Amino acid sequence: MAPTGLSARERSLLPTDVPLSLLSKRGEPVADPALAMPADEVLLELHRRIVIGRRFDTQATALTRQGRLAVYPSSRGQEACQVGSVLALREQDWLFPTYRDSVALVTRGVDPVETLTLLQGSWHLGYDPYVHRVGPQCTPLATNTLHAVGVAHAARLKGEDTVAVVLLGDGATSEGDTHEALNFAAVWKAPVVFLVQNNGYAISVPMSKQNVAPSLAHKGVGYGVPSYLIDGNDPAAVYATVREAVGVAAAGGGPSLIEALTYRIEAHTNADDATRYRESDEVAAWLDRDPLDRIERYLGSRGLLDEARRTEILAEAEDFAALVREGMNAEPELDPADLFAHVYAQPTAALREQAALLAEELSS
Ligand SMILES: Cc1ncc(C[n+]2csc(CCOP(=O)(O)OP(=O)(O)O)c2C)c(N)n1
Ligand SMILES: [Mg+2]
Repeated sequence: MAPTGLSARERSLLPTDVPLSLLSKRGEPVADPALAMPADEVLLELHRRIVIGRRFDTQATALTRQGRLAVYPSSRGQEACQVGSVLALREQDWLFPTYRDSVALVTRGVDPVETLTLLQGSWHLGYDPYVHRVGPQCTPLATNTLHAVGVAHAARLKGEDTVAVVLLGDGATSEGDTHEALNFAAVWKAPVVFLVQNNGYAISVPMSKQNVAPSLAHKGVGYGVPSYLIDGNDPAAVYATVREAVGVAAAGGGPSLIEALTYRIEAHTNADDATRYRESDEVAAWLDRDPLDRIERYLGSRGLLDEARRTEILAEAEDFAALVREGMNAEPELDPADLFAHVYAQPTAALREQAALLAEELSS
């Protein structure tokens, strides 16, 4: 039987056909936006943090070439999502990032050298998650969605005013964990915001090979989670949407799912060759939608960003990069055997065997 029409509840959960935005790719304010433009001081801070984040990112990429970092998954192109969502958090909220989100970490205030410690090859995370309320940068896809729901639900049971924002990729939405997390977040009305950074690829696998839903945002609807489709290269739109979703969650309104359309400009990591699965035209089209360029143009047109302020922020970003270089150039005290030391109280036979194999390889 053909459906007779959507109920009011169904309509309230559905994303819009056109991604929500506040700034066009040329930095012009869009007409009749469905979101409120953030205050000028927020826009200025978004800009400043994107400049610093981008400089951090190019520095980290350079460190992989110098052998100082084992691997680095770049955030370049996705700064609006990472900076916009972090600035929308309150101090008492938690962030659950992935390996892609180093710029989100440094924006939250995690020490940049500590942020990169894991990627240097250390056995441990590098930072204390409790200091800035930032969970581990998860490499196993979508596991952080469950961590976020657990922490948010527990906080609510304890009567704490804490919202968890979890960052995940388009590929991670195909994992069972994401669906379990969405379902129980909805059932428990857990204060969680799921922010999907849809950059079009899971390594070399394009979206078309793993999703045929009208959008990833539509996936929330079946679980009863209100869902939003937004322009993920618009820093103002990301901030406004996440801020709103955090407010709803904090007020007891339950979870939201936000799909932010974006693009990673660099390869998946320094170990990947993106020219094998995407055309340079595609990259050029997304460079034309650059989040930094967009907010810079907008602030410039409003007379809020003059040359003196730009120069000052660029100098601040250079100092930040110098700090990263200095910290990363110090010889790390890494003992490969530590990788096996803290997995179980009593190492398993398989782990002992692997540790012995590595020790043998290193000594030969
Ligand atoms: C459970 C699990 N399966 C497979 C992998 C291998 N893997 C690492 S990154 C990645 C692609 C993830 O794509 P996406 O979620 O879109 O994030 P992006 O890298 O684009 O930010 C895969 C399959 C993994 N890390 N974890
Ligand atoms: Mg992806």
